[in-house]
Amino acid sequence: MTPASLVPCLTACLALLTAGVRAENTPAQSARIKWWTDARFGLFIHWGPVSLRGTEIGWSRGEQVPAREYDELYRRFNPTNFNAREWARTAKEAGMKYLVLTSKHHDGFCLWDTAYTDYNIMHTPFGRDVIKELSAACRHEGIRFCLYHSILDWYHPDYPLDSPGGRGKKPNANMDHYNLYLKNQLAELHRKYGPIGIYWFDGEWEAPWNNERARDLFQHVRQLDPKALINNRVGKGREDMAGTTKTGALAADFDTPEQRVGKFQNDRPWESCITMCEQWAWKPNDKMKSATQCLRTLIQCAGGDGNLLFNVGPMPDGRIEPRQVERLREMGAWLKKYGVTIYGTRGGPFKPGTWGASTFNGRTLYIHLFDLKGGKLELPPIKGRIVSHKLLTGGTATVTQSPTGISITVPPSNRQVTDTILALKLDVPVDSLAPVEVK
Ligand code: FHN
Repeated sequence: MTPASLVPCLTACLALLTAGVRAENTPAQSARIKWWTDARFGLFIHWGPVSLRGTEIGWSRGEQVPAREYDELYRRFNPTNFNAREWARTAKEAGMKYLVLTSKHHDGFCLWDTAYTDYNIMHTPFGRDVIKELSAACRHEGIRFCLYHSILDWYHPDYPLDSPGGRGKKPNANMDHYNLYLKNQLAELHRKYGPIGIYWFDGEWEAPWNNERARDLFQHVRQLDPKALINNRVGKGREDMAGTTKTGALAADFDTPEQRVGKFQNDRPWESCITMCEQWAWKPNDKMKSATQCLRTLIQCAGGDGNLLFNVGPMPDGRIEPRQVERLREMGAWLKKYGVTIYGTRGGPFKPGTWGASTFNGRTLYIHLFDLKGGKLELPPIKGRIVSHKLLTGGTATVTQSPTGISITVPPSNRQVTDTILALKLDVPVDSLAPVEVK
């Protein structure tokens, strides 16, 4: 073979070698992730016996709650008001397309009927398989059922580190045995409740977890279900709460900014995970975000070309707090009217900011105006002509385009509290335009 003819072969080999590192833009990857990038919005649920104490799941073990006491909470966990259909309907009515439940958090408690430990929901007074019921309810409501699964496990005797917060050490741990437990439970979850839309890993940051185990787990899940999505927390390359992936690290399918709107990034999928209140698990009288804050968070994620995984923590009786259900309903009502500007769109070209955000689909560009200082916004010039415009939220706006930019004016009577949406029809596909900051 001549050197030139070697190139395609080398390229293919390189693609195979890096395939496990970054999910490349292959047709298989695009097909795998399209439902998710179109969905834009999911419900995150952190729940377990710790809700009886109203402290943070996992982290309060050995801190506010002595570990021995924390580990006995399950013996009185009896959420008799748990109604899987209600949870799934709440997600659906919120306009959410997928639901991610903590199957096992850092405290090791399992919300399903697992054969691999008795520290599970079937050994509580409640005695019902939450994951079985919720996975069935999600399928009935057309919501993708997904699982959060903690790699670290401060309860399991074979995982070397312990509470508080991983600062403890277990005397007779065996990480190889624990790794097998981890893989066996994931295979069990797939076998009993699959297909699982997303394996949302977490707890990858501690020393016992390494790149070799990460790649093995990534391949294990890919073999369980090639269609399932895997986040970048399976690996060791997450840039802390920014959630992006260090170059060369195992990146899997998407990045995971946490408790913030991710930075504009349209060359790799990402999803911000953010709490509606302040704590991931339920806390009495926790501070809750306003409807405007919740909706603007979603709009800015979509404007950055990302998803929002929005978290609630159900109460110890099995209900999602009524005020949180109401907040989700408010988001759903907005999405019923303006979801076309979020679902199936891409972010940009005007990068999000305090001014608002932009999303697009085909030749239609949606400008989401948050706070119009003086009723006017100046946007940078674009290489496309505005053919027409319409104020989707009602009333009229004045739009003038020149080589120096786009000027938008909206009279006070037509400005909305949360989001004033202007649809611009262009003479070019919007994805042909370069992303640009708004000063
Ligand atoms: O420690 C966890 C935390 O409890 C929560 O589950 C978040 C949500 O992604 N993840 C970890 C903190 O980064």
